[in-house]
Amino acid sequence: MSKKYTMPFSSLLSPGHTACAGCGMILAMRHALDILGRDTIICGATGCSEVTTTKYPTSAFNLPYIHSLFENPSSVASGVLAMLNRKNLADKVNVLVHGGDGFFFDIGVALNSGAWHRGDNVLYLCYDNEAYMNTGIQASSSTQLDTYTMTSPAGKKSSGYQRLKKDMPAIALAHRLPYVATATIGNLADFDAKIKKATSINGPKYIQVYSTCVPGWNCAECNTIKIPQLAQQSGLYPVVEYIDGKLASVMKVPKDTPKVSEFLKLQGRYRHLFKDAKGRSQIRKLQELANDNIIKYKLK
Ligand SMILES: Cc1ncc(C[n+]2csc(CCOP(=O)(O)OP(=O)(O)O)c2C)c(N)n1
Ligand SMILES: [Mg+2]
Repeated sequence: MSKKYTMPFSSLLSPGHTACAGCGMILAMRHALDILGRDTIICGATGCSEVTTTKYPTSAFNLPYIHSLFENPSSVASGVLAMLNRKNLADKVNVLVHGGDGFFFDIGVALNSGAWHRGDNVLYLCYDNEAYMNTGIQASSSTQLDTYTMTSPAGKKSSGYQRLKKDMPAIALAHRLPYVATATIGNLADFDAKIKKATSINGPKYIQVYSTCVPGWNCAECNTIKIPQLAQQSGLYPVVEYIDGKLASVMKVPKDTPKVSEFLKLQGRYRHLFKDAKGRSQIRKLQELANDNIIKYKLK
């Protein structure tokens, strides 16, 4: 194409992807890739991060990208590392394993656990939108209590998903990973700094970024940034960073801490909680979870 007609946009993720307007995952991905740089190889799980970027025969990645099965990107990454070692390129190339919460919390756990235990020098980046979104909003073990999903609908007998969100960073920490962090797309400077930090650390790094899903959370595109900010500010989604197993930093909640209901009310997936007394008591339970996080991580 003639230079004259080229969009004035330069990124390792090209704008020709098909992510929804207001997608938090694609924003996080673009930031991560542009920080990791050109010498990066991506091993991707299926999910929105795959289907919105690599519809055959096109690709939105200006980087090498390998997709195989849902469960095994970390094993593919081990093979990529072996190849890089053989070619004496291991110090020059970043290897990224990325995917959604369905991959990291459920389907990829076994092989990720193996790769983490082996100490593979890979960045594992989880786009946490709290459900299997690509296939139509099924609950995962990252789904929070009382969330409406297609497999946990709210109605007369249920207020939505009936289990607590799995503590995946704690599972990563149990593998003695040298770097474990959470972030949200509500504070991209913090997320960027964590990706950058991860590149300076040898070994497996796990970063979990809370990423709005407009159709799955049933929210307005204009609230893509605000909702994760409220999740962090209310204490419901603690933003923390561990280096060598020790808590190295936390993002404090503001003095005037927003209530969890401020976060919930912007999303259709929690609309049922505002309808009756049972819903209001469930909101109190979610508020208790946030309060517990504030105490546990000393967020105030
Ligand atoms: C073993 C296996 N199970 C199920 C699927 C179908 N599948 C493809 S993508 C997907 C959802 C992915 O959810 P998540 O990892 O949270 O990513 P998101 O789409 O939410 O970004 C599912 C269930 C599959 N491809 N392989
Ligand atoms: Mg998901």
